[in-house]
Amino acid sequence: MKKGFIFDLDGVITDTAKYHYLAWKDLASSIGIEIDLVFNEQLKGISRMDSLERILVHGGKEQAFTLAEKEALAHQKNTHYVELLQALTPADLLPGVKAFLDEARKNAIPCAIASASKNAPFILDKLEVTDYFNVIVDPATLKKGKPDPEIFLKAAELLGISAKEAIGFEDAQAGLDGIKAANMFAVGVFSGEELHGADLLVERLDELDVLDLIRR
Ligand code: B16
Ligand code: MG
Repeated sequence: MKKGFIFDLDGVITDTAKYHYLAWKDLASSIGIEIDLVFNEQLKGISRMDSLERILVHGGKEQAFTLAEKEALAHQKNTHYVELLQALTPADLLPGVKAFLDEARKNAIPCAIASASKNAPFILDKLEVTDYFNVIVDPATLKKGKPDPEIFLKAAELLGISAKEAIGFEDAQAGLDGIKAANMFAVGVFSGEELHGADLLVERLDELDVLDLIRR
């Protein structure tokens, strides 16, 4: 029997990827780099500084900035991103999420958020779903980002369950690889991009029956 659910945030609970994209596109363009939606797929699940590094490599500018300048660029992107997040409301929950979380609560299955985003607590508040989560892993406490399994193992530890008792939910390949490296059952949330290695693929969370799922 599975005993807990571990959710990615961006792409599973809500679609903040579009806001990340707008903010990164603006920032990149201010330093003479163009990015498009295809490139943006590479940034999903990847931390803020790693995202900036990938953008700089993409633009051939990986040596152009000092660490302090890169930190300033990442800060500038985040300020814009947080401005865009102000518009979030509970209507921005992805379809089926609320129903699934209600089912989990009804069946007393504890839930965790394993998001690379330092803005996760703010986003969950805007969506009015903070109370559904027993644990929100703080990515600042981790040594490695996805696809390393660390964030998922930390979430299981904080939920007080083993990896084998956890089910992870991810929309991005990096995150899915992290769940599998943690030896957990992986639900892939498919949004149009190919996902490899999921134990189960769904388009919306309410395709899943909580009681069936925990028996896997
Ligand atoms: P922040 P997830 C990730 O969220 C995003 O997919 C990724 O694009 C972003 O760079 C990362 O969070 C860090 O976000 O800049 O807000 O700290 O998919 O892990 O929920
Ligand atoms: Mg994601």
